[in-house]
Amino acid sequence: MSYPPAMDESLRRCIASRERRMTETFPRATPEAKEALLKGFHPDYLADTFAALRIGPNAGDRTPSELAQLLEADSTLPEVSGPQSPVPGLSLDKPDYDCDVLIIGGGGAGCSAAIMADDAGAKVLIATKLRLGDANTMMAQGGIQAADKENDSPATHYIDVMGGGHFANTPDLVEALVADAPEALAWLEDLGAMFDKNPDGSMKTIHGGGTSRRRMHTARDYTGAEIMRTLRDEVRSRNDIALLEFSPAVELLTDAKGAVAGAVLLNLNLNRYSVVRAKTVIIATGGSGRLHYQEFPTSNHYGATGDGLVLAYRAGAHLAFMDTMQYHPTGAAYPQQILGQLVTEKVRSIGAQLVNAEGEQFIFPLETRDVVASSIICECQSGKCVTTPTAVQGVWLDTPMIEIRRGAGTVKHELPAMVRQFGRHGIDITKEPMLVYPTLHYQNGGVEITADCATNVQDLLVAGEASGGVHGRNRLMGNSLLDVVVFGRRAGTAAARLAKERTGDLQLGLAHLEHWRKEMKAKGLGSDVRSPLLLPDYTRKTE
Ligand code: MEZ
Repeated sequence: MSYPPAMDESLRRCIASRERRMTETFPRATPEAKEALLKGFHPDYLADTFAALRIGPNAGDRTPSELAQLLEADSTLPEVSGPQSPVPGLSLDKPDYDCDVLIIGGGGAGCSAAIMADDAGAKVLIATKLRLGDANTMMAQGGIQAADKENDSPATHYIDVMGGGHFANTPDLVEALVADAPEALAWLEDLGAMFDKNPDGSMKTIHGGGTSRRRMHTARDYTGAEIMRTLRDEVRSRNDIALLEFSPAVELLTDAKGAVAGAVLLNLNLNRYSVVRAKTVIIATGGSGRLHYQEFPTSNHYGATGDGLVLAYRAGAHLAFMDTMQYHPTGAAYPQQILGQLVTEKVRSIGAQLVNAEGEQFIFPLETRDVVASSIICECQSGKCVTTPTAVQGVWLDTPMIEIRRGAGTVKHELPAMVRQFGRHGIDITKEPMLVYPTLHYQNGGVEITADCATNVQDLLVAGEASGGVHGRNRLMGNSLLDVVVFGRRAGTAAARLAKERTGDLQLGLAHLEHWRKEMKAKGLGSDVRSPLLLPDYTRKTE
């Protein structure tokens, strides 16, 4: 055994109950049972971890306290009055870069947007905080949804998405998501993405939580990495797309009418600001898992600090669904070195069961994520969990069942990344279960957009995880990879069109920031906190 002796007893119970569980069909939860689980145990319902925003377009709305602090904060740019630049040596009249479409963020949505805007003839600049492709897209594992089989349709996909989101989703956005999905997938294949295929050449598809058809297209268990590889290669191979890495945006720039007209970037290598003038700006900065809401571990990449939300909010953009986050049911709970890292839902899609410390199943494995995560938290709060030597709680995800059910070699073939991730720490998941607990995975909400990714701020578009509405209050597996491609493509096309329509000289200014600072003062919100955060602080507490 690779688990510490303290975990042996529950491990033995898990193994001992396997034969019985192999023949057991665990019932799906009733609507009433789901509601009780969500209200009783989902982190979205922990009222005292939320704060009502005191300033900005969403004043009065609830959001996690960690995010509220950043949304209410002051800019990192120094305060000056009048038309001069806030930073000595930096001229808003003489921008360092000029383009039609500035894309802030170099993940799946940013790259998709860049390719489409480039196709439409726009002069494109991508500015990204870390390297191109350092994004949550890269970290998504289990698949991308698209209704491209005979027994499926965008209409069926639509119903699944709405059901998963508790019917709170913005209908136009869901329609765009599902209608574009087959074409988006074909586009990725055409660019070179290699999805898993059946011997006859047709796409291999599996279920995810909340899907009524097998429509999850996979590249083993590194689907996001395969999609990101494809998009990144395409962007890099197009000489016309300019790229600035390690260059996050720290403030948007606006014209006299409040329309967005560029951004101030910070070169992290040189610690120097620069100015970009752009006819349209697309925010594609991804999510905010690195804010560790409610002290949850996260499956997110290092740069997921909600920067785009802050930039857009200060410029006057309205946010939607910022009171709901997704906790992926299965983050690694052991060993400590990989705490919170994603254990893909595909593990359950292909047959693994969730088992508590007593060796009992407690939830149908493919309920929607919010329900499964709540059920695990419920088991742990009821004392039916396994506790590691570092006091982390978890339940078993019984992976050897996959091999027993589907034949030796299945795990290695279907989940090679998982095998390596745990194998590095001496755990052979073909023979031993994994220990898991929910991990902060996704920001269900974001900047409110239309189906063409427009916001209420002129010439500001948003795509991907930074946007809000399409997933309602809970996203289904595989709809995030789809979202970044569908809405990234839409944003790129729309931004190129808007750029063509925007004629005349663009005057760059920071009137929105002056207005923000006045509002802060009026509300007595003098704050030491500056945002966007850019990089999370992992300084170890020493007390
Ligand atoms: O859509 C996701 O979040 C995803 C594919 C994650 C996973 O479990 O693999």
